[in-house]
Amino acid sequence: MKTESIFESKQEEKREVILVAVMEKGADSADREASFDELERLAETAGATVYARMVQEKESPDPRTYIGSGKVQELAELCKNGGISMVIFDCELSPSQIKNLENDLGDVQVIDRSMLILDIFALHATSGEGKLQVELAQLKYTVPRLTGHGTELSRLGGGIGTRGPGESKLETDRRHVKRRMDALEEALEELAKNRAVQRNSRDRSGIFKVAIAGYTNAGKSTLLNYLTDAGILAEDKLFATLDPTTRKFELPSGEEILLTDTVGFIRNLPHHLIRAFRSTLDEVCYADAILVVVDASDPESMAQLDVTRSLIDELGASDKSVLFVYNKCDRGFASHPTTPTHQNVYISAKTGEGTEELVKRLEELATAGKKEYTFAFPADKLGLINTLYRDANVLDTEYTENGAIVKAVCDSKTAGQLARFIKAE
Ligand SMILES: Nc1nc2c(ncn2[C@@H]2O[C@H](COP(=O)(O)OP(=O)(O)OP(=O)(O)O)[C@@H](O)[C@H]2O)c(=O)[nH]1
Ligand SMILES: [Mg+2]
Repeated sequence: MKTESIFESKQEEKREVILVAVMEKGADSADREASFDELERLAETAGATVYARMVQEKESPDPRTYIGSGKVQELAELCKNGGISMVIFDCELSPSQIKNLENDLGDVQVIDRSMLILDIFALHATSGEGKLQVELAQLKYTVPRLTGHGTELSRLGGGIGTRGPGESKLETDRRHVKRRMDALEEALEELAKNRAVQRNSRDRSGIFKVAIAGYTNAGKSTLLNYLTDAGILAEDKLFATLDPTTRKFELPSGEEILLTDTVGFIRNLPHHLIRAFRSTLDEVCYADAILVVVDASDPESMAQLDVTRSLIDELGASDKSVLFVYNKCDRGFASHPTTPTHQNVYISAKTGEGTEELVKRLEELATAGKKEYTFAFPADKLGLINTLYRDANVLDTEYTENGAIVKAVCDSKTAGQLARFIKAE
């Protein structure tokens, strides 16, 4: 798998690109700008610099070339004058639209937002599973688009949107691609099974699991690093994290919980990408609670929060306990939080400000539904104390002539399993 930036490896300087979008007549131009800003950040993360932005106001996109034919000509001129060899569309283009655009524009490569995101994913995937997921998604989405005008698949490697399945893996034979896709699907299924086994053993341990979710660049990794010294790469780039990382965290009560950093969300996250990353995104579904991290200093924070909440719904995780973590408070608030006050926490993962309150709230979440019990184990059942050490928070153990008296905080499931040893008050 190639991981170098194709822009930088091809040329000394970063590759310049033009961004193109269609705006519905009467649509909010501030939304358009925000979406363009985000596309620009995505392009920069992939290693490009933006030469120009072009918008067309239109009732609906042109089925042949997405933008109208006059606009295609204007774009061709702009590319020619600026020596630009790549155009990125802020939408999803069909393979035939890409083919038509490339034909009309001449020697210019056309890619869409999904291909750009996949390119960044390929650049940032580090785990075996992450790399396989990206490669499969690229074979399904990017390859049909790159072969638009009958070009050989080996054309891959010629530009952005092509990191991942390297040329060696992509012979000109489509059947080879099909075989590779089958093999990848099989390998991913196997990995998903392993993940489920790991998850089951975590579940049996009764340990409270918290997923850190939120819009990309909100500060999820910085927060996990602050709390646990996880040492995850956290940087001012979109999709810095692709693979989930789980760390133990000890609450002030002594109880240990698990915190998992996850891949960030973004608006218009393509469905095929959600499907491709379902197994990693499942970390959110299997958590007991979700910390939804929001970059409070971003003027777009509330729109970003809406995106995050609807993706959490889509993953089927909307029934979880949620805390909204308004991060980057050291920079000040850019807009007023719209979530219920009692579910909000305000922090700076950078300075640590507010994290004590966050930990307190995590403790409340972890102990909700848990109670302190006193167990009396007879001498021949002392082995069961291990169950409590594994599944509960043991506060005190006193050995007596007849066995042991153990005080522990545990959930109703564990208490139910050991119900006959619970000492009446
Ligand atoms: N000023 C300030 N910057 C922060 C804070 N938290 C995170 N950052 C910065 O925000 C940028 C993104 O942080 P990350 O932790 O990588 O964000 P993330 O949510 O993990 O992002 P992805 O993995 O890309 O989805 C980094 O440059 C951090 O240094 C904060 O509380 N205050
Ligand atoms: Mg991250």
